Amino acid sequence: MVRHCGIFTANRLLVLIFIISFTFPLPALAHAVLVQSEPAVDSTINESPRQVNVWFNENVASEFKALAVINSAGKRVDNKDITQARLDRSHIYISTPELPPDTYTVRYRVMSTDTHIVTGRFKFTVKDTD
Ligand SMILES: [Cu+2]
Repeated sequence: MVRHCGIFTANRLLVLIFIISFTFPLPALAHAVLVQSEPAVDSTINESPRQVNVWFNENVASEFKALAVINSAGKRVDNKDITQARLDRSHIYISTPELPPDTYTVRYRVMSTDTHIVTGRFKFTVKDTD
């Protein structure tokens, strides 16, 4: 395998890199990924949150961002005041009114640094404490 002709080795290296780049593509490289939320993904909480926060693994664009909190009947219940934290641009949040016990779906959409749009959803439950 070891050859002492520099050009030949360089060519083989390029071919190898070419093959590897197709064999092991790197999808989702530089795509924003949800890394944390409040309420946490699939969590059950005893009281209504005041806002829903999501954090991504990278800063997301100020454009195209969306966040919605939807109740089990499919109705949007947040205050439609999506905000991106000024000092941590990986953090976006939206306020909610007092949420009655129910299971809620949070839907999000952000633009990654590579300009691709990422969407996702998760649920949390506000427990009936009575
Ligand atoms: Cu991309």
